[in-house]
Amino acid sequence: MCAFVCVAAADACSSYEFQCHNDQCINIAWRCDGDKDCADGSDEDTTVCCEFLLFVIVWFLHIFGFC
Ligand SMILES: [Ca+2]
Repeated sequence: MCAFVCVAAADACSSYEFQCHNDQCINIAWRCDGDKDCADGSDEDTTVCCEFLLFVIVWFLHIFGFC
């Protein structure tokens, strides 16, 4: 699962940006905030927001040495 997160992070956008499905880069803080910041609205997609939650969980597991 951790490897998946690392692969997912290695996209065209920088580490503090989220890549929309249309390859647009937006500030990662704008992801899942209730406003559509991507032209295609993909930053508010249910799947994207679910992955974001997973990323946060894995990040916490990593910080506390579980993976
Ligand atoms: Ca947003």
